[in-house]
Amino acid sequence: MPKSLRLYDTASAEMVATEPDQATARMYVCGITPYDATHLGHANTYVAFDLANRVWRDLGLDVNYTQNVTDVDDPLLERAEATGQGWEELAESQIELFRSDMTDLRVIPPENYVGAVETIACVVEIIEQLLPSGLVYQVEDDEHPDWYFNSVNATGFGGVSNLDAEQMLSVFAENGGDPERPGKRHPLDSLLWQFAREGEPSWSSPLGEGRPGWHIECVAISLKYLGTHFDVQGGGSDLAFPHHEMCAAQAITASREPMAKAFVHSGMVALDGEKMSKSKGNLELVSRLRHAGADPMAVRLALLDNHYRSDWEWNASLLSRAEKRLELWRSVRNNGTALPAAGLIDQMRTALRDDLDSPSALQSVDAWVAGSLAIDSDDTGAIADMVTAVDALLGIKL
Ligand code: 5CA
Ligand code: ZN
Repeated sequence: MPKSLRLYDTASAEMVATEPDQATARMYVCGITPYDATHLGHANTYVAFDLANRVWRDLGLDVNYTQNVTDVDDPLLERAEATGQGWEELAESQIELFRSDMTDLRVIPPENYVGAVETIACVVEIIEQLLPSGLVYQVEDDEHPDWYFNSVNATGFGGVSNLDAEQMLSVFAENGGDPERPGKRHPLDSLLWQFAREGEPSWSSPLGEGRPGWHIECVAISLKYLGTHFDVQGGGSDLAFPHHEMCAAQAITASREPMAKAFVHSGMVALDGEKMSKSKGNLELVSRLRHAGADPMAVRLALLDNHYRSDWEWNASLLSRAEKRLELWRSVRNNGTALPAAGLIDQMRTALRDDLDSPSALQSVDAWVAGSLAIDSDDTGAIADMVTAVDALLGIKL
């Protein structure tokens, strides 16, 4: 059995063994922008990184898991404006819903769950640390001389996503960038600090009255809570570029150390042929399924039946398949007969340590359950061991 967790690193395009320092694994996973309810795409991403957390814990490591919440940003302000709610009130209600959805899905909460708003002083400090690099400038705009970072000239830029300039430009605008902003030195330069616009929240700082750009938020929070060169920077594959590319460039410029040892990305969940997204509205919500009577453990099992790196499409039959599977697994608990559990537990550990191969782990449990239902024994110890391992490793409570 492998002695460490191996994960696919987007930056090196290789499988890498995670080797945490001092018995603590350090992981940052990009959190939600809280303007709408948790959909199954988000859930899939947080369940994926929850598996990494569980594998490390099973290996006897402590885990410093840090996650941000982008509690001030354009989509949140736009939605608040459109619905006539206060932006803080909207964020607070969606954060609460997200946390209860994560609890339902038995995602172990991060050690540090940190908002952008509470980190503003730290963001300003990091931008000030970037100033001597010569890569920071203000656009020529009398009213809004926003601060930008000349990303393309930063050390290692391009090394996370491995995209060429043309590919970068084509995804930049789609994923939150502003290539057309007049006055930028390069279309791919990223916003660090945005001057206050009419009617928007802002904070006073030596940089001017304004609010943070997106990437620097994750740089500031990860540096503060995890330091440099931490084990895993994670999120959905839509964040590889520009978000994680820009974060890595800003972090290395500010700290002179690489941001993370591995950049790990989960696949995209689709609905109706397109990536599930709050902005398009093609969503299936964890909370809606729950209210319709779905067992959250079946929802989690349906997610785990896909490898975390694959892109896949949600449909209701995946849930009914998972419900049947859950019922069968639970029937062993009541049945009272079981095969020895040690082999099964080894198989689950091996599968999960190998780039979180949850579909294989689930198949091992299926085979053990089928075998256990077919024999006649009263090995209740094995049943208890299996129930504990399925809970600890897969987060499925039987
Ligand atoms: N607040 C930023 C990250 S700093 C953000 O991207 N927020 S989000 O609410 O848009 O997305 C939260 C997380 O869910 C991100 O890791 C994103 O990659 C992931 N995600 C969003 N849509 C999907 C999807 N359809 N399938 C899988 N993961 C998704
Ligand atoms: Zn982020």
